[in-house]
Amino acid sequence: MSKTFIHVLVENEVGIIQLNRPKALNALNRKMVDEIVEQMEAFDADNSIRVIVLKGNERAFAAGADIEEMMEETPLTLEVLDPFAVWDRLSLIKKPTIAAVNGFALGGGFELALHCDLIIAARDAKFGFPEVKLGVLPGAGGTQFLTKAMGRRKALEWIWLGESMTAQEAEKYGVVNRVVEAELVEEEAMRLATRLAKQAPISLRLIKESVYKAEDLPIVDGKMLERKNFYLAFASEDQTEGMRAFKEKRPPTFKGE
Ligand code: CO8
Repeated sequence: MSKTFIHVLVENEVGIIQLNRPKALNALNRKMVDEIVEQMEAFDADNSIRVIVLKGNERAFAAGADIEEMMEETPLTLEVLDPFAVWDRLSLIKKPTIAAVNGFALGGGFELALHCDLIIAARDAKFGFPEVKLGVLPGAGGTQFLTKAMGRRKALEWIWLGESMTAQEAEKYGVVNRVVEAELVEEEAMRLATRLAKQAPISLRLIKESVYKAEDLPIVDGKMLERKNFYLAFASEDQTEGMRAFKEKRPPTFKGE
């Protein structure tokens, strides 16, 4: 069997993907990105999984795309390979995704975290886009995600300078959700995942779609989509269960149906 670059684990309805190329600080080669995307899709399609957590190891979430693999590329090899096309599939994942970030989240590694819905960061984590120092620029959505998160001026400053921001700065600009001590990152990500795993899966899915559309649609269209999703939720047994449980003064049990 050929070498794999991820570890996969399931705990309490949470699907966990650990990047596993520690000697290269989890630098993302193309095979590794394919494995991550395929596993995310497999979890997304698996009814026993409700939330997906992506994590690295102590030193790095991922220190970017594999520079060695990238350095011989030409415009034509890139055009033919189209290495970023596979990243688009990450934006189609319907279940909640959480990145648990310790150490470096640079370049493509930062973009991988930004493709997740929520980010938990270690106090000493380092986020950045050093691509400018390699004579290129972010290519897997970094300029878009960061600008949406922190606004044009700050995004330009960070990406132009190519410097790392601390977890505290990332939190201040709304780039990460929570900052905790390094040794508590996974625990916090799992705590959040377990809470989400208890919520009604169809509600989570419809909320995710509605919130993401808020970034793209004029408010009048976004409100219409939200309204249709609200109506759609009433097709679920979980809506009946949620409202009945409220009336009966007991906690609901959601099945995702
Ligand atoms: N690619 C390949 N190898 C890497 C990478 C990388 N991005 N990052 C680290 N490594 C390797 C090092 O070469 C080194 O290997 P070796 O032991 O064989 O020499 C090993 O990991 C450990 O790294 P260092 O010795 O450099 O560790 P330090 O603690 O001294 O430094 C740093 C850590 C600061 C993170 C440093 O390794 C560094 O600057 N790395 C490169 C960071 C970078 O420039 N990332 C951006 C890459 S470009 C990019 O991501 C474009 C995005 C495109 C989308 C993705 C498509 C797949």
